Amino acid sequence: MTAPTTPLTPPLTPPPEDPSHADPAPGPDFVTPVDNVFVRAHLGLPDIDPAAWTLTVEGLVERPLRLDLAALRALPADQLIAVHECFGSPLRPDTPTRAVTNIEWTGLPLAALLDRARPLPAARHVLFEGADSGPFHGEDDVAYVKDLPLETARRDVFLAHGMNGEPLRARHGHPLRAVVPRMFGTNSVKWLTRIVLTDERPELMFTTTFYTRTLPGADAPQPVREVDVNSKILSPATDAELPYGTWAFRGRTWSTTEVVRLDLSFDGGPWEPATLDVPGADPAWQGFSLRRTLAPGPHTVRSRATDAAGRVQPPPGARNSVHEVGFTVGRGCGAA
Ligand SMILES: Nc1nc2c(c(=O)[nH]1)N[C@H]1C(S)=C(S)[C@@H](COP(=O)(O)O)O[C@H]1N2
Ligand SMILES: [Mo]
Repeated sequence: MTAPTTPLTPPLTPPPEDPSHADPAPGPDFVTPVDNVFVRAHLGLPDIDPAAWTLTVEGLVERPLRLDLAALRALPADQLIAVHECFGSPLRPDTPTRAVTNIEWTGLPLAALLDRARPLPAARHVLFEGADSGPFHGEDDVAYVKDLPLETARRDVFLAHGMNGEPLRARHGHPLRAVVPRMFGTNSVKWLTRIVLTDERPELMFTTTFYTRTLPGADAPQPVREVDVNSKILSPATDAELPYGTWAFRGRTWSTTEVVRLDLSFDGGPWEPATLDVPGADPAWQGFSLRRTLAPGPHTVRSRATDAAGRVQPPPGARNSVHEVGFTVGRGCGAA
């Protein structure tokens, strides 16, 4: 809500446009470089020998499978560009983190393996187990296990062995990880070794103890799965000093469905619609931009996304609240 305190004394000539900040969507940062992707490992990094590593599909299936890396790589590969967002600390479910990236994964749909393993009629859930294990929250030997309903897993889960055109790096789950588009990163189990079909949900550290939340309007906690409607302003950066001129305010927005509206508010003023990228077939994030010329002085900009299901980013206080960035417009002209 900061009103510009500096008196408005614009230069006599119209402000120049800055072409370096006017890149068209989706823009060069549409896919996040691997070096810039966050790393989350609750139990440390496992030591995996790719030559000895195997993936099993077991439990309530007609034909249990065991595949090595060569066998998996020999299966028809596909690509998927998807938003990859960390939920943040499961102990602070209301704290916004906006740790979010957009990745091009290479791999195969889980359905290809399920078709071969043939789930039995009693199978209801799919468990994904990683090779990492260790002490966590007072227990000695915790494994990283997540679960999904069988139909959801069959429809959505992608098994990735490549990330942005290179083999998966060790810290991102080499040799194979799950990717669950439109769900928080916690569901995307890295260093995958076992896929188990069961009739009941497993009650484990990372399935029912942690990573549950009670959504507004709900009376019982649910597993942390689908992402929230959200947005992130990328330009300007927080506390940036912008030269006087027209600035392309840019960022990214994402949800479980298409984002259909993205509004920006300057200095607590009215919401103004930004231009929004039309999403492709992939569950990727969408870019937005709005060109604006502001008076010299301190400013704030807020972004608020609305998705096709009518969900709107809430005011500050929620983990997916509107994103606010504070910045300053200087008096210097152009490339100051
Ligand atoms: N095996 C295993 N998989 C895991 C985790 C983990 O600790 N162990 N962390 C999860 C969390 S909380 C997130 S946000 C993503 C992060 O993936 P990244 O480190 O490749 O960005 O991996 C998920 N998969
Ligand atoms: Mo996470």
